[in-house]
Amino acid sequence: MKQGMRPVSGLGLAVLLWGLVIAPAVARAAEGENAGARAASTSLPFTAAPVAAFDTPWAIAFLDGEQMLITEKPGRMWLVSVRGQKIPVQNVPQVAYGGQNGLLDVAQSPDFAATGRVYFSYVEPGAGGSGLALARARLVKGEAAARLDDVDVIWRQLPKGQGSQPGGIIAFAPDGRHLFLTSGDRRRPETAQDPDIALGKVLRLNLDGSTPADNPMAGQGGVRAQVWTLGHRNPYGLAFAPDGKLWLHEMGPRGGDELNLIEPGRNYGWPLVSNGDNYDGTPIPRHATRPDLQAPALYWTPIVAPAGLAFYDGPLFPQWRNSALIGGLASRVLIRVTFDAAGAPHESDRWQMDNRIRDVAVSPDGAVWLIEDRSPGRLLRLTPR
Ligand SMILES: [Ca+2]
Repeated sequence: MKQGMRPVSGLGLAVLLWGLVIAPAVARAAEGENAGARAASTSLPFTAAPVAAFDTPWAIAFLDGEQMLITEKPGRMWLVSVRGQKIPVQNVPQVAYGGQNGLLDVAQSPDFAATGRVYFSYVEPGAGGSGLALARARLVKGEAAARLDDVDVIWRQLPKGQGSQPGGIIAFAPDGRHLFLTSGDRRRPETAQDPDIALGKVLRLNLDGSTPADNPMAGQGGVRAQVWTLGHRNPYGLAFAPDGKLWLHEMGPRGGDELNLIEPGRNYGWPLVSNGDNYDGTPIPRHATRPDLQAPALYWTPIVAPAGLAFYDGPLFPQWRNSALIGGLASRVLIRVTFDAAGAPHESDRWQMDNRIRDVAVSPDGAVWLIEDRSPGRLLRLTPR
């Protein structure tokens, strides 16, 4: 021991450990980990084979081991084979296309095998501007053509207005009885905290668009009866993990992209708190200042601009099982997130792709599929190198 240093008592050591090691670790856990500064790897454990090309593709939805639906933001939908054959799908409603708005997500209904039903989201034009809409239809497939029959808009955001950041991601509950829809704030941040405006929310609906009786605010009627969670900015990822937990990612402003564990009735803070700042540099209070609001489980500063979220449970990449795969727009990366024994997410891999990645999907054979946010934007099939 050096002269002048006092011996550290057991209690002193405990206090020291608490201050230096334990408390910061607990604080980090409450805040979530910042994975933003990670460098992307150019050494890829997969080959990415181009299969087809599209005009600004937005979403991939596998129907079976042979075919998928792919939307294009300007308003087209395609039935696509795993070998790249493209069949146009007729009867897509008119969409309000521009910037981030247009034809958005597509998903097969839990009862697709029996009904042929698909769900899709888009920005719908109308009086006052445009608004997010959710429709379902029956997919009728032919040899050279396909179409949507019985198109039924089962939910729409009203009143319509202006703005980008529509959200629009569809996810079905594992029991197949409810659907979840993300709605972005459309650059009107204050709406995210207003339970009576369907912007900046995750909504939970019955499959016909009606309101489930067991939603957190079901008894209060109106928009708020459909709200599952609030305080979101621009969510372009929503998916159930194999263990049944629902995860969402959303874009922050300048910094503060978030991965959130979605639990009913919670408020995720936007725009009251963020781990990023406004685009003009003015600060926003951090999540840590408001423990009453749900902090992200993981966040990215600087941003990655997450888009697309798929949990991997296939045979081709056994080391990826139970991981979340996330595309990056501005960052042009594919991210793999793993979950520790306590369920906390950590970014395990970040691979450099050449272009903005808009969506991620996994086919039944375990291949990973990506689409690029550009025109032409490629459909890529990832298999182990
Ligand atoms: Ca938040």
